[in-house]
Amino acid sequence: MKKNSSTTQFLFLALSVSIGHVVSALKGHKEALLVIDVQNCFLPGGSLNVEGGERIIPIINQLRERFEVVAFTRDWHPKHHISFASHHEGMKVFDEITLQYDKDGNLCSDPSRKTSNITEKDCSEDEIEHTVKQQVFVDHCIMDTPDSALSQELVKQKNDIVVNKGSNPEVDSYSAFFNNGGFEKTELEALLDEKQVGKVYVVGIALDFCVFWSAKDAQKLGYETIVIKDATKGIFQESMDHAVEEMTKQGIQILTSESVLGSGKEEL
Ligand code: VGL
Ligand code: ZN
Repeated sequence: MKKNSSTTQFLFLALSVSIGHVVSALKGHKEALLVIDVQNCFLPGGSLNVEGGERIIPIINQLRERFEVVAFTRDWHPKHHISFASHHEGMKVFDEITLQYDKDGNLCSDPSRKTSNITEKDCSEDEIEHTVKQQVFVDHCIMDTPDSALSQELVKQKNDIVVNKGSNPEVDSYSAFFNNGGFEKTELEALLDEKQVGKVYVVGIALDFCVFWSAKDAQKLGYETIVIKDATKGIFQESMDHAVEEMTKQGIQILTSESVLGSGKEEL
């Protein structure tokens, strides 16, 4: 039988909705607070200071008391990392580059881009599997340095989850779950699943980068996802507005800490 396109669209929609339901039904019943990149590097005196970042810390400390599961992420780069402007000839901070990878996640060289200190491979056209847009930054959050440590002001407990990301020199990871090409996973999903988490509240830095990508991936993975906006700080107003719009479109709820804290301990 020949179907018209609206029938096909309806079937596709019905199928995606039911897959979504199956995925979330597989997730647990607990709620987690996901604290993205509240590290010295993104705070005053840090290598990539995000203005006002320190002001969200007391809110995060208050929020965490409501959660059984708390996970912190750390942007955790090696000394030489693809996201550093200093490794790309002629590039300024916040410029955008395009990166390509083969099926095994090897970075492909590109004659239009002069990159130093990072391993690249010559790929033929049909070897290219992933194309990724990447912004470049000052050198930041170098692993195992005081700059990359979680803020001392954060309340931490021994059962808290800590996950590192962005440690592969050839590929960045804005998201706490996957790298920017979507071809490597952190251990975060497995750790949340182990604790039967089904709903995540995302806070931290930066709203328009790592908070945005982490929240989108959380939602895609089947967690009910909420961003507590006044417990985040972003870099650019325009990209923050875009992030909030995109997240809302995707069904991610944007709440205030007041509404979350005011909702009563029993409910969380
Ligand atoms: C981040 C830029 C570069 C973030 C990390 O944590 O949002 N932003 N690396
Ligand atoms: Zn980074």
